[in-house]
Amino acid sequence: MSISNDTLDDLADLPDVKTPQYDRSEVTPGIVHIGPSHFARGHLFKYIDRILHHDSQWGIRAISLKSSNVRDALEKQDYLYTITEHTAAGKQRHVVGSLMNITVAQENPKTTLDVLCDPNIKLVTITVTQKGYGHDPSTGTLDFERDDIKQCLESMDAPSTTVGYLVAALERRMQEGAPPLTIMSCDNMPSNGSILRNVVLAYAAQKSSKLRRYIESNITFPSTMVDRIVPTTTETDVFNAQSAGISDEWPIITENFMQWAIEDNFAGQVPDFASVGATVCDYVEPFELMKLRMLNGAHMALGCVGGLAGYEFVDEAMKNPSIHSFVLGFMEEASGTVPNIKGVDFAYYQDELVKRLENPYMKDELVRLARNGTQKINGRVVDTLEDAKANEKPYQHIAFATAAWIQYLKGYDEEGNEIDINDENAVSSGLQQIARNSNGNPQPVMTASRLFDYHLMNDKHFMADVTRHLQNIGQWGVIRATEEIYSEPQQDREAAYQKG
Ligand code: CS2
Repeated sequence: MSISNDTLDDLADLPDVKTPQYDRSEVTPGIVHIGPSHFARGHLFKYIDRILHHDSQWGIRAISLKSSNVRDALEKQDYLYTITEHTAAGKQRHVVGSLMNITVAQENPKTTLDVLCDPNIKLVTITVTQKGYGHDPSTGTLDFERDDIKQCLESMDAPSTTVGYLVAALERRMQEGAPPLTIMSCDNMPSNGSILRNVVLAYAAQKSSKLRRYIESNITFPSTMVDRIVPTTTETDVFNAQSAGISDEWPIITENFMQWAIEDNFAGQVPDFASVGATVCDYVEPFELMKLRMLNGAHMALGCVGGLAGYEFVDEAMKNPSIHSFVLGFMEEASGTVPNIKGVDFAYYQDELVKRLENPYMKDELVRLARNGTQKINGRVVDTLEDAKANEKPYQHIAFATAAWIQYLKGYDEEGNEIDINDENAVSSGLQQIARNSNGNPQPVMTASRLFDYHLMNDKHFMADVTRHLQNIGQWGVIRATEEIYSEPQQDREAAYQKG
């Protein structure tokens, strides 16, 4: 059965399918979402779908900056799509009705600005990945040297980046006297709200100090922590959806878990997030750190280690006992750097995370976890290392993850098969080539990446550890190298191995 407003009643008769129990024709737009990614469709839009069951003013109008793929797939389905949640107990399908339409900015810049300037819009949410903010990850401020930012600043009336569109819209909203706006980053970055605020203010200051002041007084940028594992949809998923009775061009397959912590920092009216299971709190950073360092950090480490070992999927790699205990070791070390959170037991959180990674129904690709490493390694690994070192906490698994990333950057697994590292920046900046020439020495990559701070780079013990791990990976392969994480310097171990 096809999926559209007209078929909703029939879809509800299919087994295990839940459909929106509100009248979609009554829904009005209150949210603009930039970047209708898999993640957003599997997480945010689902929360908002719940909101619409009791408050119809929060429909979502989405903006895709460049790609028309999602719009092309969903337009003919009245922007409805399914989310299939997999658990050991079976699956549940939901038809999500919160997305009202998608504008592709590149095709239609004028409508894009009109959408952002609509006075009924009170909330803008954003998932454009870390690299979409135009900031320098090592400083957290707008990177004026980046080509996309330079280009956008040169033609401010025809923006092309997220920050460019936001500032152009805020200027018009200021001129038109539109109500205050809450702009909420939902990307996995530490202090995502502050980074967004920084880049918007720095960009706006290039236009006028009046605009900057307007933003400072009328716009808020709450930080958030978002969590739900949403693997990339495959052809098989589309086929399976069809075999199960629904032809959905772009179904979302995910787990039966989602979490959203939102800083209580709103400029005006926002949806009643708490009523649909989100946590609204004064201080979101500890939640962000816990998730980024324990889940996303372990994800990235697992992506590199599992990928080098030749695995394709997360659950498959987790079945390897050495990888399994490496992931546990990583999470334990990472948790040692996260401040306590009232009511949260890290050991329990970690057990749950491991179960989520082991979920055999989720075909989550390791390449997804490791992609765009140069944009992600900061918050997921480097900051954790710095805190662990500064507080004299154990860090060997995290140092190992650094070495595994350097090896992964080369772009082939241990059998010599090519891996698509999916990190444009690493390739164009020459970092991949530096990794290929590194010959067991991590220093050139770490220096050229500009991601590791002075203290780490000058810490002889730490550098010796990363070097040892990188050489072990090169010599023995990544699996055995994980088993040697705590071993003695290489020659001693070599000798011990030779003696048998
Ligand atoms: C992953 C995340 O690609 C990645 O960085 O770690 O997409 C992860 O699946 C989500 O953050 C889970 O909430």
